[in-house]
Amino acid sequence: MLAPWTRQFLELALEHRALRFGQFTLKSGRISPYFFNAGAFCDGRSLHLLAQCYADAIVASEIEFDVVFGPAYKGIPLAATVADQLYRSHGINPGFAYNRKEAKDHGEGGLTVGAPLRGRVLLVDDVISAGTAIAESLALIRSAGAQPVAVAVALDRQERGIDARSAVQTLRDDGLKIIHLASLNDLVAWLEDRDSDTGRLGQMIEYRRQFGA
Ligand code: OMP
Repeated sequence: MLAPWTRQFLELALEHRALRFGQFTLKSGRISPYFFNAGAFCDGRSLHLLAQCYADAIVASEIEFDVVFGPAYKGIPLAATVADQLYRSHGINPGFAYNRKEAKDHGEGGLTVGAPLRGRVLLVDDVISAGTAIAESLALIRSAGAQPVAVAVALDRQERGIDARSAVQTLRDDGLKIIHLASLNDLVAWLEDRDSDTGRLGQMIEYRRQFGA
């Protein structure tokens, strides 16, 4: 049984072509039969609905946090709209912060913008594959003296990380809570329910066999 936000997210992603099928080379070098591009949520409605999915999933997880952090670049609009939605729909008012890719040496200066990075931090990002990008963001949060407690991503591709464990399992073993709107297993189950393209489904299952954890 898929969570309501999982269905809403997958339908929205397909509608906006944020989820595409074909042949894609990933950051890890793996060749994938599907790709998720969060940049395709590029109008007010889709950003709003996406943020609603994140906020509902985050609230359902019952995690407690002080600051929502969005890593540059794609995490920034996600974290901003999620913080907004947490307030509007759930009355939760966390701090909101994000980083710059390059440190600024004038004006207010520094590598991070927004709320001070202190206390318990929820990292909001688009997707996790091998886990490299999330690991970098967690290091940044820790080096600022804050404590990452949870990671919320739209898509957990459920791939192996640097060892035999999944990237997400490695994070869990570090004590982090992981929230996703959909996982690869959810995506496959959802496609099985609605998709007549068995070739595409077969490629997804084969990819999962090869790189899944
Ligand atoms: P890892 O660092 O391997 O976890 O990959 C995560 C990053 O890969 C994301 O932040 C994206 O830049 C990119 N990516 C996607 O955006 N969508 C995908 O479906 C897959 C990837 C990827 O390259 O693995």
